[in-house]
Parts: sequence; structure tokens; C-alpha cells
Amino acid sequence: MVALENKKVLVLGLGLSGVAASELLRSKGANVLALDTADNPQLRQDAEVLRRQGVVVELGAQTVPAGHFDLAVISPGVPSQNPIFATLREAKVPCIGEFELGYQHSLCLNVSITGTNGKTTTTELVERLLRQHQVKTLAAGNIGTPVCRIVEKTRELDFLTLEVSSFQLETIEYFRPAIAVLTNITPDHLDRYPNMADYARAKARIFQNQQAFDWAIVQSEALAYLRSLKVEIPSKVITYSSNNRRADLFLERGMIMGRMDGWSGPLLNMDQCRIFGPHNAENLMAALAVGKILRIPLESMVETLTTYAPAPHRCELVAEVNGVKYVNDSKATNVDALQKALLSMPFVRAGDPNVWLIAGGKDKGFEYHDVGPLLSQRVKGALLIGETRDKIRAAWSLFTPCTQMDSLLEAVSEAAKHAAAGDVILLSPACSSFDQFQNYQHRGEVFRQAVMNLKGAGKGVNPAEREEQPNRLTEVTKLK
Ligand code: UMA
Repeated sequence: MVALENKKVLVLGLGLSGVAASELLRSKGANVLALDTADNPQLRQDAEVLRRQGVVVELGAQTVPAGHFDLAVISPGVPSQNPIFATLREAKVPCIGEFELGYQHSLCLNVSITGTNGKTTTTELVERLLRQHQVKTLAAGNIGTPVCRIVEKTRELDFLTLEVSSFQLETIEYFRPAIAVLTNITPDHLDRYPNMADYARAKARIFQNQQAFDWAIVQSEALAYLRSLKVEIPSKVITYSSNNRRADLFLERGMIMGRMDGWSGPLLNMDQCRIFGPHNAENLMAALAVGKILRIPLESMVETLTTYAPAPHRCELVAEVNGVKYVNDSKATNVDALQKALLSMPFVRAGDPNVWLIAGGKDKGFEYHDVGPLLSQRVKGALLIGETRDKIRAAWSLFTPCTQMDSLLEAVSEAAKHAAAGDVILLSPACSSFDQFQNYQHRGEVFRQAVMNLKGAGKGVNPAEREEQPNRLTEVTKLK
């Protein structure tokens, strides 16, 4: 760990991570210069707050200012090709990520979760499990709160529950989770990584500092992929899978089963849960495995996990209007997440497509053809928005009728015109949101508002009420 008192530190990127890192560095006595390559009203506002704390801020920066730096702290959204980052590395300035800085200053162990999809749900499940069993924890990292923001609170915690992205893992140094979870690896962020192998290797860095007494909880398919890339995991491994019955935790006719010491046979019945689909069975398996390592009794874990409701923007039922369900899956920012959403939508009769799919957004370098056969089975029509609408139309129009729309609002009202009772209007974009929205939450809220604006929409399901509301989508799915 680098001592920070009177050290000259450059912070690159002034979003949530950069602001939190700058504040932590100042509190430890460092002299901080914070740079952002952009310049906009929000950044100017944040810059003023930081300047009052003694941080020197430069917005619209294109080059590294002259002078010596003892350390650079990089925000996760800044890619290695960024010229300022590249210059710092060439000048041999030690560069770490905000996540690593927060880790180095935290005072408790951590359970960390990475993977392409399911990491936020798994993080929430683990946080809930730990809290309800008197293990003091807080969730942070990619889930939304930068680790640097909660460093002081770690004095009173037993564990941090951390969601970690591949971006954050690129710039770790000593970060070591006592328990590391890898949910899956499927194509994502191919606008940042030259190929899948590089993306997978970034994910695998979660294990690199683990010791033989630490734990790795890994989806079987992801483990096989890492082994094909010759990636070694130094810790004790527990495998899980909804497709592979040879895994330590597996799925059999809707039942999560175990084949581990003291844990063989049925563990959790998916029919009792408020989240559904094979992908959520895997998220539950990962949480169960964390609980087993921490010696939480199975019966009380089952009680905690069966009452977990899906969070907003993840296959969230927003409203049902005239028998048409409006589902917000704005969090689906890659093709695999879209595929999982389609597989878990309720249908009226097997084989009859009943989904009006709203997709498209900012390009992350995907090929969209693979999902084609599933579209033929499930989708009545696709309404395409955003930067990728032409690219997706070219890939999908063989499989389902595609219409290009100028905005999400238009797409919702167009879908509503065509949908009949029993249909589902699903926002599951398979793209990130940054071409038209601030983030996926903003996109989901615009969808929700559009649904609420529809004539006769009546009262929808408010996220604040979701703990109390029965999950109607789950119920419909079970009826099929
Ligand atoms: N910036 C530069 N130069 C660059 C790129 C960006 O100066 O080359 C500046 C931007 O102008 C902007 C700032 O960096 O002002 C944004 O920094 P950031 O992109 O690192 O975003 P933060 O606000 O710090 O949020 C980050 C994570 N964002 C990303 O990884 C893109 C958040 O994850 C995370 O919740 C937050 O830290 C707290 O830990 C979001 C995300 O989209 C949810 N993650 C990706 C995902 O889940 O797929 C990885």
C-alpha cells in the first residue's frame, strides 16, 4: 500500500469514482490533481466542491500536466488507450484503479462478485444473506457506491460485499477477495477489449491474488472457458451451473441440488422464490455457496433467499394494461442478458410468439445474429432504437419483423398499438444506454414513464412497493 501523506497524486476521470478517490486521497493528506477529458456543467459543479477541499481540478484535459507524480488513480471508465493513461504508464508512474485504492484502505475482508450477467443480483443476494445472519456488511463497487466512498465505514464491518467489473479488475494490484464469485462469461464490452479472451482474462484477475485458503465460487461453463485459456485459480473452488449436473451445485427439475460434504440432495425449490429462470437459479446457487462457506444454516438461508424480489430494471413488471404486460429489463446491456430475458417471459401457448421487443442503444461491438432463432420462437416484432438500430435490423430481420423508431417513447406507443391481451412489451436493449440516456436506470425510468403515460395505464408497480407487492410476473410464469 502506498503511503499518501504529502504525495502528489493524479486522479483521472471525475465521475463517481474520481470524486470519491479525490476525497479519500485528500483525507489521507495527499496533494491531488484531478483531470477529466470532458467539460460539462455537472463536472464544473463537482469540480467546485473538490476545489473547496484543496483538490486542483482540470477539465477538458488532453495531456498530462508537467511535473512528477507519485501515483495515478484511474476511473474504471477510462480505457488503457486513453492518451493520458498511456503517457502515465510510459513515464512509469504507478497506476491503480479507484477500486484498488478503496480496497487498500478498507479494514475488513470482502466477498467479491464479478461476471458478465447476474453480478448485481448476486451481490444483492449475498448482502441480504449476510445482513440477515448478523454478519455486518455493505455492498459497494460497480453496484453504484465507489469503494473509496465507504472506506471509513469498513472499521465496523465484517465483510464488504463488492460487485467488481472487468474495468475495475484491469487496474487492481493487491486486491484479494476471501470469497470470489464468477457468475458467467459471455460476450460484452467488445468495444473495449480486442477479443473475448482478453475480456475473460480481465475477469479472471479477481482470483489472481487469492491464497490456497480463500474460496472461488465459479459457474462451471466459465471455469471451463478459463481453463481453455490456461488461467489457474489458486484458491478452493466450488462450481455451480443450471446446465451441468456434474457441478457442486446444480439444477434438477426446478430444484437447486447440492453434491458437497454435508450438502447433498435438494437445497432450494425455485418455485418458492420470487426470482425465476435458470440464470436466477445460478445467482441463488452462488449466494448459497457463499453462505455455506460462512457457515450460515441452510434453513435460514432458504428463508432469506426465497423472499428476495427482483430489483428495478431487471425483468421488472412495470404495469399490466388491458392484459398486456410491460416489462422493464433496461439492465440487459448485452445479447446474453436479452436471451435470458426472452427465455423467462411468460407465454400463452408454447410456440406462439407473444413478445414485442424494444432493443438497441450504444454499440458495444456485438454480433447480434446468434439470438435469431430465439427471436423467431418468442418475438412478434422488434422495435429498434438508438445508434445500433441499423446494425440490429440487418441481423434480425430474417427472424422477426423489425421497425426502426426514433425514440424509446415512440417505440413504447408503437408496441402498445399492436399488442393484444397475453402479449408482453419487453424493453431488453442488448446494448448500453449512453447514446440516448445518462445510464440504464435513466433508460428504465423513461420506459416506466412512457408506460404510465399510456391512456388508461392506471397504477403500475412502484419500485418502492416491490417488497410488499406479489411479483405478478413470477406468478404468471408459474402458471404456464
Ligand atoms: N472519462 C475521462 N476520460 C476517458 C473516459 C472517461 O476523463 O477516457 C471521464 C468521463 O468524462 C466522466 C468520468 O470519467 O466524467 C466517468 O468515470 P467512469 O466512467 O469511470 O464512471 P463513474 O461515474 O466513476 O462510475 C464507475 C462505473 N462506471 C463504469 O465503469 C463505466 C460504475 O459502473 C460504478 O457504479 C461506479 O464507478 C462506482 O463504482 C456502471 C457501469 O456501467 C454501473 N459499469 C459497467 C457495467 O456494469 O457493465 C462496467
